[in-house]
Amino acid sequence: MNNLNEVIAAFPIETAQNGSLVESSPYGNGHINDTFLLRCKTPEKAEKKFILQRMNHDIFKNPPQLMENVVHVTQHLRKTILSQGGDPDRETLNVLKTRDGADWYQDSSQNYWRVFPFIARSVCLEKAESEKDFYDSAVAFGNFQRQLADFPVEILHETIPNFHNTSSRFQDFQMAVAEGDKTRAALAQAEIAFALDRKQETSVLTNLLADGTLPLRVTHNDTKLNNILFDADTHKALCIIDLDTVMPGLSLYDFGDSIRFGANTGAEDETDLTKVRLDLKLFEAFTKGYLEGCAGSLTAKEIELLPMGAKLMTYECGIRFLADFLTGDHYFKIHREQHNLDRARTQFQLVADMEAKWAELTAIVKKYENPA
Ligand code: ADP
Ligand code: GN1
Ligand code: MG
Repeated sequence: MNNLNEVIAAFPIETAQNGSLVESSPYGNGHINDTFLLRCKTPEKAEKKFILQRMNHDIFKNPPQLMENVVHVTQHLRKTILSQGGDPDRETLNVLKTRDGADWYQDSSQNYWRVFPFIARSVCLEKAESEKDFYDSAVAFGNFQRQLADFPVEILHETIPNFHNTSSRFQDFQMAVAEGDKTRAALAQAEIAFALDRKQETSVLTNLLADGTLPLRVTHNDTKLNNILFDADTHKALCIIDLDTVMPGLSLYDFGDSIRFGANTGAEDETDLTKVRLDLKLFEAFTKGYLEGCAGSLTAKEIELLPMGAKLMTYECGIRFLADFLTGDHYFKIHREQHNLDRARTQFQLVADMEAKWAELTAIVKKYENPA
Protein backbone atom coordinates (compact mmCIF):
# COMPACT_ATOMS: atom_id res chain seq x y z
CA MET A 1 0.00 0.00 0.00
CA ASN A 2 1.57 3.25 -1.18
CA ASN A 3 0.54 5.49 1.66
CA LEU A 4 1.71 3.22 4.48
CA ASN A 5 4.60 5.59 5.14
CA GLU A 6 2.25 8.54 5.44
CA VAL A 7 0.11 6.58 7.90
CA ILE A 8 3.00 5.33 10.02
CA ALA A 9 4.35 8.87 10.29
CA ALA A 10 1.02 10.01 11.76
CA PHE A 11 1.51 7.78 14.82
CA PRO A 12 4.34 7.93 17.41
CA ILE A 13 5.84 4.69 16.10
CA GLU A 14 9.36 5.91 15.39
CA THR A 15 10.31 7.72 18.58
CA ALA A 16 13.33 7.90 20.87
CA GLN A 17 11.71 5.17 22.98
CA ASN A 18 10.44 2.86 20.24
CA GLY A 19 13.47 3.24 17.96
CA SER A 20 13.23 2.94 14.21
CA LEU A 21 10.98 0.90 11.98
CA VAL A 22 12.59 -2.24 10.61
CA GLU A 23 9.71 -3.82 8.74
CA SER A 24 5.98 -3.57 8.02
CA SER A 25 4.23 -6.67 6.71
CA PRO A 26 0.65 -7.89 6.19
CA TYR A 27 -0.44 -9.88 9.21
CA GLY A 28 -3.14 -12.26 10.50
CA ASN A 29 -6.07 -14.10 8.93
CA GLY A 30 -8.92 -11.63 9.44
CA HIS A 31 -11.55 -11.51 6.70
CA ILE A 32 -12.41 -7.82 7.04
CA ASN A 33 -9.72 -5.29 7.98
CA ASP A 34 -6.22 -4.92 6.51
CA THR A 35 -3.77 -5.69 9.28
CA PHE A 36 -0.02 -4.96 9.31
CA LEU A 37 2.64 -5.87 11.80
CA LEU A 38 5.17 -3.07 12.40
CA ARG A 39 8.53 -4.06 13.89
CA CYS A 40 10.81 -1.45 15.42
CA LYS A 41 14.29 -1.83 16.87
CA THR A 42 14.82 0.23 20.02
CA PRO A 43 18.12 2.05 20.68
CA GLU A 44 18.89 -0.80 23.15
CA LYS A 45 18.38 -3.25 20.23
CA ALA A 46 15.17 -4.69 21.72
CA GLU A 47 12.17 -5.35 19.48
CA LYS A 48 8.99 -3.26 19.79
CA LYS A 49 5.93 -4.23 17.74
CA PHE A 50 2.66 -2.57 16.75
CA ILE A 51 -0.50 -3.66 14.95
CA LEU A 52 -1.60 -1.19 12.29
CA GLN A 53 -5.05 -1.65 10.79
CA ARG A 54 -6.96 -0.09 7.96
CA MET A 55 -10.59 -0.28 8.99
CA ASN A 56 -12.85 -1.55 6.26
CA HIS A 57 -15.15 1.41 5.76
CA ASP A 58 -17.27 -0.35 3.14
CA ILE A 59 -18.37 -2.63 5.93
CA PHE A 60 -18.04 -0.34 8.95
CA LYS A 61 -19.80 2.73 7.59
CA ASN A 62 -18.68 5.07 10.36
CA PRO A 63 -15.09 4.36 11.50
CA PRO A 64 -14.94 7.35 13.91
CA GLN A 65 -17.99 6.00 15.77
CA LEU A 66 -16.50 2.51 15.69
CA MET A 67 -13.32 3.87 17.29
CA GLU A 68 -15.36 5.70 19.91
CA ASN A 69 -16.82 2.29 20.88
CA VAL A 70 -13.39 0.65 20.96
CA VAL A 71 -11.94 3.42 23.13
CA HIS A 72 -14.87 3.34 25.57
CA VAL A 73 -14.83 -0.43 25.81
CA THR A 74 -11.06 -0.70 26.27
CA GLN A 75 -11.08 2.06 28.91
CA HIS A 76 -13.80 0.22 30.78
CA LEU A 77 -11.90 -3.08 30.54
CA ARG A 78 -8.69 -1.35 31.71
CA LYS A 79 -10.40 -0.15 34.89
CA THR A 80 -11.96 -3.54 35.60
CA ILE A 81 -8.72 -5.41 34.96
CA LEU A 82 -6.79 -3.02 37.23
CA SER A 83 -9.35 -3.44 40.01
CA GLN A 84 -8.95 -7.21 39.70
CA GLY A 85 -5.17 -6.93 39.99
CA GLY A 86 -4.54 -7.85 36.33
CA ASP A 87 -2.19 -6.29 33.77
CA PRO A 88 -4.20 -3.89 31.55
CA ASP A 89 -1.36 -3.60 29.03
CA ARG A 90 -1.65 -7.29 28.23
CA GLU A 91 -5.22 -8.24 29.07
CA THR A 92 -6.98 -5.70 26.87
CA LEU A 93 -6.27 -3.92 23.60
CA ASN A 94 -5.02 -0.36 24.02
CA VAL A 95 -5.45 2.29 21.34
CA LEU A 96 -2.28 4.23 20.44
CA LYS A 97 -3.15 7.86 19.79
CA THR A 98 -1.83 9.70 16.73
CA ARG A 99 0.84 12.37 17.14
CA ASP A 100 -2.10 14.82 17.12
CA GLY A 101 -3.80 13.05 19.99
CA ALA A 102 -6.59 11.40 17.95
CA ASP A 103 -7.69 7.76 18.20
CA TRP A 104 -7.50 7.19 14.45
CA TYR A 105 -5.96 8.72 11.34
CA GLN A 106 -7.59 9.42 8.00
CA ASP A 107 -5.06 9.32 5.18
CA SER A 108 -5.02 11.36 1.98
CA SER A 109 -6.97 8.58 0.19
CA GLN A 110 -9.73 8.79 2.85
CA ASN A 111 -8.84 5.47 4.47
CA TYR A 112 -9.18 5.17 8.25
CA TRP A 113 -6.34 3.71 10.29
CA ARG A 114 -5.64 2.78 13.90
CA VAL A 115 -2.73 1.34 15.86
CA PHE A 116 -2.59 -1.00 18.85
CA PRO A 117 0.64 -1.80 20.67
CA PHE A 118 1.33 -5.47 19.88
CA ILE A 119 0.63 -7.63 22.90
CA ALA A 120 4.05 -9.07 23.55
CA ARG A 121 4.62 -12.79 24.21
CA SER A 122 1.19 -13.69 22.88
CA VAL A 123 0.01 -16.20 20.30
CA CYS A 124 -3.10 -16.36 18.16
CA LEU A 125 -4.54 -19.80 17.34
CA GLU A 126 -6.53 -20.81 14.25
CA LYS A 127 -7.39 -24.10 15.92
CA ALA A 128 -7.44 -25.17 19.57
CA GLU A 129 -4.38 -27.29 20.27
CA SER A 130 -6.17 -28.97 23.16
CA GLU A 131 -9.55 -29.07 24.89
CA LYS A 132 -7.94 -26.93 27.58
CA ASP A 133 -7.19 -24.13 25.10
CA PHE A 134 -10.78 -24.09 24.01
CA TYR A 135 -12.05 -24.27 27.59
CA ASP A 136 -9.78 -21.32 28.49
CA SER A 137 -11.09 -19.29 25.56
CA ALA A 138 -14.64 -19.99 26.75
CA VAL A 139 -13.89 -18.78 30.28
CA ALA A 140 -12.32 -15.65 28.75
CA PHE A 141 -15.32 -14.89 26.54
CA GLY A 142 -17.68 -15.51 29.48
CA ASN A 143 -15.56 -13.20 31.65
CA PHE A 144 -15.47 -10.58 28.94
CA GLN A 145 -19.23 -10.42 28.97
CA ARG A 146 -19.28 -10.14 32.75
CA GLN A 147 -16.63 -7.40 32.70
CA LEU A 148 -18.93 -5.42 30.38
CA ALA A 149 -22.12 -6.14 32.34
CA ASP A 150 -21.98 -2.67 33.95
CA PHE A 151 -20.89 -0.89 30.75
CA PRO A 152 -23.23 2.01 29.88
CA VAL A 153 -24.78 0.38 26.86
CA GLU A 154 -26.50 3.58 25.70
CA ILE A 155 -23.13 5.07 24.62
CA LEU A 156 -22.39 2.20 22.21
CA HIS A 157 -22.94 2.82 18.49
CA GLU A 158 -24.34 -0.04 16.43
CA THR A 159 -21.37 -0.48 14.08
CA ILE A 160 -23.23 -2.91 11.79
CA PRO A 161 -27.01 -2.80 12.20
CA ASN A 162 -28.78 -6.16 12.49
CA PHE A 163 -25.41 -7.90 12.65
CA HIS A 164 -26.76 -11.13 14.16
CA ASN A 165 -30.39 -10.70 13.21
CA THR A 166 -30.69 -14.06 11.47
CA SER A 167 -34.11 -13.25 9.95
CA SER A 168 -32.74 -10.12 8.37
CA ARG A 169 -29.66 -12.08 7.19
CA PHE A 170 -32.08 -14.58 5.65
CA GLN A 171 -33.83 -11.80 3.74
CA ASP A 172 -30.45 -10.57 2.44
CA PHE A 173 -29.70 -14.14 1.41
CA GLN A 174 -32.99 -14.49 -0.48
CA MET A 175 -32.21 -11.24 -2.27
CA ALA A 176 -28.78 -12.58 -3.18
CA VAL A 177 -30.38 -15.74 -4.63
CA ALA A 178 -32.85 -13.67 -6.64
CA GLU A 179 -30.43 -11.05 -7.91
CA GLY A 180 -27.05 -12.80 -7.78
CA ASP A 181 -25.03 -14.45 -10.51
CA LYS A 182 -26.98 -17.31 -12.11
CA THR A 183 -23.93 -19.39 -13.02
CA ARG A 184 -22.78 -19.23 -9.43
CA ALA A 185 -26.29 -20.07 -8.19
CA ALA A 186 -26.28 -23.19 -10.38
CA LEU A 187 -23.07 -24.31 -8.67
CA ALA A 188 -24.63 -23.79 -5.26
CA GLN A 189 -28.06 -25.35 -5.82
CA ALA A 190 -27.76 -27.89 -3.01
CA GLU A 191 -26.52 -25.25 -0.55
CA ILE A 192 -29.27 -22.80 -1.48
CA ALA A 193 -31.89 -25.53 -0.91
CA PHE A 194 -30.30 -26.42 2.44
CA ALA A 195 -30.52 -22.80 3.57
CA LEU A 196 -34.09 -22.25 2.34
CA ASP A 197 -35.26 -25.44 4.09
CA ARG A 198 -34.38 -23.92 7.45
CA LYS A 199 -36.20 -20.61 7.04
CA GLN A 200 -38.56 -21.33 9.96
CA GLU A 201 -35.73 -21.38 12.47
CA THR A 202 -34.18 -18.07 11.48
CA SER A 203 -36.50 -16.06 13.74
CA VAL A 204 -36.28 -18.21 16.89
CA LEU A 205 -33.80 -16.03 18.77
CA THR A 206 -34.98 -12.65 17.48
CA ASN A 207 -38.56 -13.51 18.53
CA LEU A 208 -37.43 -14.46 22.04
CA LEU A 209 -35.47 -11.24 22.27
CA ALA A 210 -38.43 -9.18 21.05
CA ASP A 211 -40.86 -10.71 23.57
CA GLY A 212 -38.42 -10.17 26.44
CA THR A 213 -37.65 -13.87 27.07
CA LEU A 214 -33.95 -13.37 26.29
CA PRO A 215 -32.01 -10.43 27.80
CA LEU A 216 -30.02 -8.00 25.68
CA ARG A 217 -26.40 -7.79 26.88
CA VAL A 218 -23.17 -6.17 25.71
CA THR A 219 -21.60 -8.90 23.64
CA HIS A 220 -18.53 -9.31 21.42
CA ASN A 221 -20.38 -10.79 18.44
CA ASP A 222 -17.30 -12.16 16.64
CA THR A 223 -15.94 -14.72 19.07
CA LYS A 224 -13.88 -16.91 16.80
CA LEU A 225 -10.78 -18.42 18.30
CA ASN A 226 -8.46 -16.16 16.32
CA ASN A 227 -10.03 -13.16 18.04
CA ILE A 228 -8.37 -14.06 21.31
CA LEU A 229 -4.69 -13.97 22.20
CA PHE A 230 -3.09 -16.64 24.39
CA ASP A 231 -0.11 -16.11 26.65
CA ALA A 232 2.85 -17.62 24.81
CA ASP A 233 4.44 -18.80 28.08
CA THR A 234 1.49 -20.13 30.08
CA HIS A 235 -0.87 -20.84 27.13
CA LYS A 236 -3.70 -19.24 29.11
CA ALA A 237 -6.28 -17.08 27.31
CA LEU A 238 -4.94 -13.56 27.70
CA CYS A 239 -6.77 -10.90 25.72
CA ILE A 240 -9.95 -10.61 23.67
CA ILE A 241 -9.29 -8.66 20.47
CA ASP A 242 -11.23 -7.53 17.38
CA LEU A 243 -13.64 -5.28 19.27
CA ASP A 244 -15.26 -3.77 16.17
CA THR A 245 -18.55 -5.54 16.70
CA VAL A 246 -18.92 -5.12 20.47
CA MET A 247 -22.58 -4.14 20.57
CA PRO A 248 -25.77 -5.03 22.36
CA GLY A 249 -26.53 -8.66 21.55
CA LEU A 250 -27.38 -12.08 22.94
CA SER A 251 -25.05 -14.27 24.97
CA LEU A 252 -26.06 -16.99 22.50
CA TYR A 253 -24.34 -15.10 19.70
CA ASP A 254 -20.99 -15.23 21.50
CA PHE A 255 -21.40 -18.84 22.56
CA GLY A 256 -22.63 -19.87 19.13
CA ASP A 257 -19.96 -18.16 17.06
CA SER A 258 -17.19 -19.68 19.17
CA ILE A 259 -18.62 -23.17 18.66
CA ARG A 260 -19.06 -22.54 14.93
CA PHE A 261 -15.39 -21.81 14.46
CA GLY A 262 -13.61 -23.61 17.28
CA ALA A 263 -15.53 -26.87 17.71
CA ASN A 264 -15.32 -27.67 13.99
CA THR A 265 -12.95 -30.61 13.43
CA GLY A 266 -11.98 -28.98 10.12
CA ALA A 267 -11.00 -25.49 9.02
CA GLU A 268 -13.63 -22.89 8.16
CA ASP A 269 -12.71 -23.25 4.49
CA GLU A 270 -11.96 -27.01 4.39
CA THR A 271 -12.80 -28.48 0.98
CA ASP A 272 -12.88 -32.10 2.14
CA LEU A 273 -16.23 -32.13 3.93
CA THR A 274 -15.57 -35.54 5.48
CA LYS A 275 -13.20 -33.66 7.79
CA VAL A 276 -15.90 -31.28 8.96
CA ARG A 277 -17.76 -32.40 12.08
CA LEU A 278 -18.83 -30.92 15.39
CA ASP A 279 -16.36 -32.15 18.01
CA LEU A 280 -18.49 -33.07 21.03
CA LYS A 281 -15.52 -32.97 23.40
CA LEU A 282 -14.75 -29.41 22.31
CA PHE A 283 -18.43 -28.49 22.55
CA GLU A 284 -18.43 -29.80 26.11
CA ALA A 285 -15.20 -28.01 27.05
CA PHE A 286 -16.56 -24.71 25.74
CA THR A 287 -19.96 -25.12 27.40
CA LYS A 288 -18.31 -25.80 30.75
CA GLY A 289 -15.90 -22.86 30.37
CA TYR A 290 -18.46 -20.37 29.11
CA LEU A 291 -20.88 -21.09 31.94
CA GLU A 292 -18.04 -20.78 34.45
CA GLY A 293 -16.87 -17.52 32.86
CA CYS A 294 -20.40 -16.09 32.94
CA ALA A 295 -20.52 -17.16 36.60
CA GLY A 296 -24.23 -17.55 37.08
CA SER A 297 -25.23 -14.51 35.04
CA LEU A 298 -27.06 -16.48 32.32
CA THR A 299 -30.75 -17.22 32.70
CA ALA A 300 -32.12 -20.78 32.53
CA LYS A 301 -33.59 -19.99 29.11
CA GLU A 302 -30.27 -18.74 27.75
CA ILE A 303 -28.58 -21.91 28.96
CA GLU A 304 -31.28 -24.14 27.49
CA LEU A 305 -30.85 -22.41 24.12
CA LEU A 306 -27.05 -22.75 23.88
CA PRO A 307 -27.28 -25.53 21.24
CA MET A 308 -29.69 -23.34 19.24
CA GLY A 309 -27.20 -20.46 19.50
CA ALA A 310 -24.48 -22.70 18.07
CA LYS A 311 -26.68 -23.92 15.25
CA LEU A 312 -28.09 -20.53 14.28
CA MET A 313 -24.74 -18.73 14.34
CA THR A 314 -23.27 -21.46 12.12
CA TYR A 315 -26.24 -21.34 9.78
CA GLU A 316 -26.16 -17.53 9.68
CA CYS A 317 -22.48 -17.46 8.82
CA GLY A 318 -23.19 -20.03 6.11
CA ILE A 319 -25.88 -17.89 4.46
CA ARG A 320 -23.60 -14.83 4.72
CA PHE A 321 -20.75 -16.66 2.95
CA LEU A 322 -23.15 -18.03 0.36
CA ALA A 323 -24.81 -14.66 -0.29
CA ASP A 324 -21.36 -13.14 -0.77
CA PHE A 325 -20.43 -15.89 -3.23
CA LEU A 326 -23.65 -15.35 -5.20
CA THR A 327 -23.18 -11.59 -5.38
CA GLY A 328 -19.50 -11.54 -6.37
CA ASP A 329 -17.39 -11.78 -3.18
CA HIS A 330 -17.49 -8.17 -2.07
CA TYR A 331 -17.64 -8.67 1.70
CA PHE A 332 -15.31 -11.42 2.94
CA LYS A 333 -11.73 -11.47 1.65
CA ILE A 334 -11.18 -14.47 -0.58
CA HIS A 335 -7.91 -16.16 -1.48
CA ARG A 336 -9.12 -18.55 -4.20
CA GLU A 337 -12.01 -19.14 -6.62
CA GLN A 338 -15.19 -20.29 -4.85
CA HIS A 339 -13.62 -19.61 -1.47
CA ASN A 340 -16.90 -18.29 -0.06
CA LEU A 341 -18.79 -21.28 -1.47
CA ASP A 342 -16.32 -23.61 0.25
CA ARG A 343 -16.82 -21.69 3.48
CA ALA A 344 -20.63 -21.89 3.16
CA ARG A 345 -20.39 -25.66 2.57
CA THR A 346 -18.41 -26.22 5.78
CA GLN A 347 -20.93 -24.19 7.76
CA PHE A 348 -23.87 -26.18 6.42
CA GLN A 349 -22.05 -29.47 6.95
CA LEU A 350 -21.56 -28.42 10.55
CA VAL A 351 -25.23 -27.43 10.91
CA ALA A 352 -26.26 -30.86 9.59
CA ASP A 353 -23.90 -32.56 12.05
CA MET A 354 -25.29 -30.49 14.93
CA GLU A 355 -28.81 -31.55 13.92
CA ALA A 356 -27.70 -35.19 13.94
CA LYS A 357 -26.12 -34.74 17.39
CA TRP A 358 -28.90 -32.63 18.90
CA ALA A 359 -29.69 -35.06 21.74
CA GLU A 360 -26.01 -35.14 22.75
CA LEU A 361 -25.71 -31.34 22.65
CA THR A 362 -28.76 -30.93 24.85
CA ALA A 363 -27.47 -33.54 27.30
CA ILE A 364 -24.08 -31.80 27.56
CA VAL A 365 -25.73 -28.47 28.32
CA LYS A 366 -27.96 -30.12 30.94
CA LYS A 367 -24.88 -31.55 32.63
CA TYR A 368 -23.46 -28.06 33.24
CA GLU A 369 -26.63 -26.01 33.73
CA ASN A 370 -26.25 -25.95 37.48
CA PRO A 371 -22.71 -24.78 38.26
CA ALA A 372 -21.00 -26.87 40.92
P1 ADP B 1 -9.94 -8.67 11.53
O1 ADP B 1 -11.10 -7.82 11.95
O2 ADP B 1 -9.59 -8.46 10.13
O3 ADP B 1 -10.19 -10.11 11.88
P2 ADP B 1 -8.24 -8.50 13.90
O4 ADP B 1 -8.45 -7.27 14.74
O5 ADP B 1 -8.86 -9.76 14.40
O6 ADP B 1 -8.68 -8.18 12.40
O7 ADP B 1 -6.67 -8.68 13.75
C1 ADP B 1 -6.12 -9.64 12.87
C2 ADP B 1 -5.05 -10.45 13.59
O8 ADP B 1 -4.01 -9.55 14.07
C3 ADP B 1 -5.52 -11.18 14.83
O9 ADP B 1 -6.09 -12.42 14.52
C4 ADP B 1 -4.24 -11.29 15.65
O10 ADP B 1 -3.44 -12.37 15.17
C5 ADP B 1 -3.48 -10.02 15.32
N1 ADP B 1 -3.62 -8.94 16.33
C6 ADP B 1 -4.55 -7.96 16.34
N2 ADP B 1 -4.34 -7.11 17.36
C7 ADP B 1 -3.24 -7.55 18.02
C8 ADP B 1 -2.47 -7.07 19.15
N3 ADP B 1 -2.79 -5.94 19.80
N4 ADP B 1 -1.39 -7.78 19.54
C9 ADP B 1 -1.03 -8.92 18.88
N5 ADP B 1 -1.69 -9.40 17.80
C10 ADP B 1 -2.78 -8.74 17.37
C1 GN1 C 1 -15.42 -11.93 9.96
O1 GN1 C 1 -13.20 -9.91 11.11
P1 GN1 C 1 -13.15 -11.40 11.28
O2 GN1 C 1 -12.37 -12.11 10.25
O3 GN1 C 1 -12.74 -11.71 12.71
C2 GN1 C 1 -16.83 -11.38 10.21
C3 GN1 C 1 -17.57 -12.30 11.18
C4 GN1 C 1 -17.64 -13.72 10.61
C5 GN1 C 1 -16.22 -14.19 10.33
C6 GN1 C 1 -16.20 -15.54 9.66
C7 GN1 C 1 -17.33 -7.71 10.86
O4 GN1 C 1 -14.69 -11.90 11.17
O5 GN1 C 1 -18.90 -11.83 11.38
O6 GN1 C 1 -18.26 -14.59 11.52
O7 GN1 C 1 -15.51 -13.25 9.47
N1 GN1 C 1 -16.74 -10.03 10.75
C8 GN1 C 1 -17.54 -9.05 10.28
O8 GN1 C 1 -14.94 -16.08 9.77
O9 GN1 C 1 -18.40 -9.24 9.42
MG1 MG D 1 -10.38 -11.02 13.71
